[in-house]
Amino acid sequence: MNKPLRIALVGHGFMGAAHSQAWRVAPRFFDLPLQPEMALLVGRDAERTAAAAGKWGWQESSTDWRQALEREDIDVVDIVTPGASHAEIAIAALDAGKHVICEKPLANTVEEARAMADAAARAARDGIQAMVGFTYRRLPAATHAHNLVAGGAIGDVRQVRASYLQDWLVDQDAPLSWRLEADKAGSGVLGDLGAHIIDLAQYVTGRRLAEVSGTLETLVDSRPLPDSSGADGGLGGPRATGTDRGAVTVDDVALFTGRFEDGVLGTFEATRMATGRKNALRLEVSGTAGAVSFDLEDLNFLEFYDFTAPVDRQGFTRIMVTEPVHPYVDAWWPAGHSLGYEHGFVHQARDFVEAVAGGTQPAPSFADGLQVQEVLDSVSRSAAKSSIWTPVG
Ligand code: SOE
Repeated sequence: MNKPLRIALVGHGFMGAAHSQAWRVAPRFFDLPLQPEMALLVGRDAERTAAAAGKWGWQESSTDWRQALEREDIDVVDIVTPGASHAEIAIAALDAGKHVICEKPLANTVEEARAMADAAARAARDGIQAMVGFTYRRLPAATHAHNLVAGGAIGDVRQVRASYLQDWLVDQDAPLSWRLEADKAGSGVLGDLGAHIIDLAQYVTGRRLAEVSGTLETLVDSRPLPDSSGADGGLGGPRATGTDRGAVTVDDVALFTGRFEDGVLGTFEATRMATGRKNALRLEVSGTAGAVSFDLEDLNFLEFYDFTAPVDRQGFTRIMVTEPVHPYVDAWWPAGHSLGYEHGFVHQARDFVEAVAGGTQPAPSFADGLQVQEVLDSVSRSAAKSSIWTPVG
């Protein structure tokens, strides 16, 4: 039996469920150098936290994350709370010598993200690892896209189109939740979904954004208060039954263009107002020798265009990314037996455990998370300047 790696998970909403599943499943499919143990689930409400711990398989529950940091038998702190508490918990955990995984976006502000990256750099000197949870890069088709681009399969990158489309806010009576409150979430769809496409576009192209020009819009500025406070609402949660409404203090739609370091341009669109699109993260990267195109709603496939093939045979090929040669797949099912949304989280847990055991920096690091935060901040600052808008006529 390998040495245990004991986890404390802080938060038990939507991401709490996803991370719990990952910790439970990762050691059952991957041969891990350390044995993750679901030691402690931490939440604000004792009863709800205990219920979630029982359901998901955590050994204990508690309402005090600080106490978890004092415990010698906790090795990892996994943070899945709203962005407002990421910095405080992560910095304290790193200073206490715990390895940390933190959900995206890393923080609510660049200042917080910078303090977190500094704490991670300090902790790294003592062999303590920190990673930010951009899980989509760990879906086999997305990793495969990265590998193809890095291996030169599409030649020089010429253009990037990225969008992340959901529709749970189209209904003006969808309830208010922390994701719609600036003091808890920092920003709206920009940080929630925009952060994902920034990370994925940079990861797949191997380039970083150097400048952006953006626009943000809030289309529904008040929403019914949820029936139970603290609910991880939105995302298909129940409709509120009361008539009281609270203010929406974040953006509903975020659009921006970005210029990568080498001059390549990309368009980015993040919205929760795209009727009919449930979880459509799409990324298309065009190059001189081909193109790759990924769609999260069809996540077992990657489209690849070979621009070097004879002209009469050119066309997008739909690669089913379920072969044992594809990233992560050999631990799972025979070819064609698909994977799903949750597997990105399982792969994240696997990669994190390997990095901790090997004493190596897992990617994306807190420094990478800080860079994404800087992009988000630049989009917000650009959007605040009305000068980009030029009246027609
Ligand atoms: C978590 O990674 C997350 O970004 C959520 O916060 C979004 O709301 C979700 O829909 C995609 O995943």
